[in-house]
Amino acid sequence: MAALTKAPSEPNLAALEEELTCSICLCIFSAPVTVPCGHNFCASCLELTWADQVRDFSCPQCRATFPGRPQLRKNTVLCRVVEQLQGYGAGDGKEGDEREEEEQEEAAPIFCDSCLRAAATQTCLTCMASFCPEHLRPHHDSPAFRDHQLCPPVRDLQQRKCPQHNKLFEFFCSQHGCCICSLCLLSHKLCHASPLQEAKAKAESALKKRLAELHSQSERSAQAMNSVKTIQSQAAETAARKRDLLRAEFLEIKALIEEKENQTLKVIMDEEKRVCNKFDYIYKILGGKKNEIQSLRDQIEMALTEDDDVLFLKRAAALQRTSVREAFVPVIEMDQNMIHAAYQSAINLKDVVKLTVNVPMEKRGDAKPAPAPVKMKPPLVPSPNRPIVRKKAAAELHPHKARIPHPAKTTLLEETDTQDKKNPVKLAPNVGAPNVGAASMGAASTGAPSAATAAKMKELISSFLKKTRVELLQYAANITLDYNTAHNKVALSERYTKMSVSDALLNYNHHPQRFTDCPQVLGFQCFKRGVHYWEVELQQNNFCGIGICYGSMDRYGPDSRLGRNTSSWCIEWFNSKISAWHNDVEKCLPNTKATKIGVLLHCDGGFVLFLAVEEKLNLIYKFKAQFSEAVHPAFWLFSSGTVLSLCQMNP
Ligand SMILES: *[C@@H]1O[C@H](CO)[C@@H](O)[C@H](O)[C@H]1NC(C)=O
Ligand SMILES: *[C@@H]1O[C@H](CO)[C@@H](O)[C@H](O)[C@H]1NC(C)=O
Ligand SMILES: CC(=O)N[C@H]1CO[C@H](CO)[C@@H](O)[C@@H]1O
Repeated sequence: MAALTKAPSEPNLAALEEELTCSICLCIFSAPVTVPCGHNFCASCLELTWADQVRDFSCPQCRATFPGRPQLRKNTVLCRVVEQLQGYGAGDGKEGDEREEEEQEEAAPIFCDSCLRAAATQTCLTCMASFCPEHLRPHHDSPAFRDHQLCPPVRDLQQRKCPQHNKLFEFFCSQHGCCICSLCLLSHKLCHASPLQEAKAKAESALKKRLAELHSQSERSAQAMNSVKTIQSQAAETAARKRDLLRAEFLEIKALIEEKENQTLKVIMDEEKRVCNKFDYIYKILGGKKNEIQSLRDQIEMALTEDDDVLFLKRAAALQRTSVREAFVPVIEMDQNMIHAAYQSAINLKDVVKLTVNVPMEKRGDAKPAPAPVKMKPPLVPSPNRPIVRKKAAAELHPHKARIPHPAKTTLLEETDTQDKKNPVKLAPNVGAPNVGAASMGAASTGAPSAATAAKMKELISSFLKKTRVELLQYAANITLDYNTAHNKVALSERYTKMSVSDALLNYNHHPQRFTDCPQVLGFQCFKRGVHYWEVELQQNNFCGIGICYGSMDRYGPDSRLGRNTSSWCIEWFNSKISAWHNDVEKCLPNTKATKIGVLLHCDGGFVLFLAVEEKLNLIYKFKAQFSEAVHPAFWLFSSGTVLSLCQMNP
């Protein structure tokens, strides 16, 4: 804090002072040191700035970074310059702000407290008053004033005086944070009071230290701001990269679909071409025939103009022998089966895409790593060597054959469902209309059952919901699986009580009851009357379904999937979500950890309950439906690793 002099002979000192100012404390250097980038700082300021740094030492001025903590050398030249500057300033003996005050004094002189007119030349610290030479005289002349302390005139004497003792402040009490006079010292006996100059030096160095601390603090915030910006731009980069990758994936998906589209369109175009070529050929043949006929007509007409009898008869005889066969147009048709197959494969692809796209995002996020959906074969895409659609096409061509009769060997525990077909009028299909999501038990959507019937049904259902497992076991049924219905990917074992997904296609022989599109299998038993209960054990239930269906449910096409038509009801595990399905309507259900599922079918009551078999039975879902046909236990197995077992029931 060397003062600058107002000496007019040194006009460049101000500029020099600026050069000699430490950029940390903004004061003239004290013991300046130089860092490798060439900037200078007070040694103590730099020490404070770097105090809590372990690595990444940087220049506080230009931010140049140094690998380790640089060795600091005292800048001796600078030291000497500073000393000289301070020496120069010291001659003046006044602080910079005092100098300013002095300059103000020149503008507004301090007046004599006695005459209040003349400018004061001295202040008496004993009288606490300033005097002009005239009124100061007694102080010089009279021995009474001998001990009075005189000093150059002091401005604002009132503010520098202790209001209590009317004496100049001389000390600073750090406890009370105030200036005190020598008489106040008595009441501040226990405080730490120090002379003003000393207290000022102390406060100054404390503020300098604080300044250095703030400097490194702001340095740290600047660093934090930089790193936030860096991380932000990294995140933006990552997002942009991921977007590009995603775009590429979707381009590939679109190309795959477009390729499929092209292939399928080509099938139709090829077929059209084949048929057109045939038509062209036949047209050509017919044209030849027409010419042949025309030439025969010409010959006959020519012959008729012949006058010579002998010649005429000879020609006539030859012409009568000549015959032209009637034009024949063979039947030429496009191969309906092939066209249907192409169309069906497009529909199947659409269904697979829909199925995949419609799985909610957050559910897919939950997926455990094991069953990556990529590994799975889509359930509906026909494999090229399986003539799925040909059959459907055949059924469409011969509608009377479409409903393949139920196989005679199906065990019917109650009544045969073939009876239904004999008297279908009785079945009142509307009553059996779907009553999906009938969580509220009285909900009768058809309006057919009266309120009393509804109440009775509600009571019946709740009576079953109250039953314990042991009580339900009286309705137990042992179920075996029907080999003839098993899809080519569903392997059966343990005497047809266990089913799993096979990695390779199994070469099951063709059977009209076999599922061709969906990996499903039906129970051999079917139920038309009575109450029946069976249990299924799940292993790896990532993608599987347990349900019931009519024997007449489709075996091919998208309608053959359990729960996606009017003929079946099921609970489906689809990754981490569980849903109830009927008539293509989904009802999401809360998750259950149960690995054993009980199915209670009440044919006459018209409901089926799906129960989680745990310490006690917990209802998963109930469907109400007036069954119009006998129903089979039915199963859908999709992800590899899925194993379902039918439990042996011991009542
Ligand atoms: C599909 O056919 C169109 C028109 O013939 C062609 O431009 C396109 O490249 C084909 N796409 C694929 C994936 O083969
Ligand atoms: C199911 O099979 C087991 C073993 O063969 C038998 O003990 C049990 O009685 C059967 N249950 C029913 C309901 O037929
Ligand atoms: C065989 C069968 O029941 N098919 C039906 C499946 O369900 C859909 C509607 O969900 C009907 O359109 C089908 O006729």
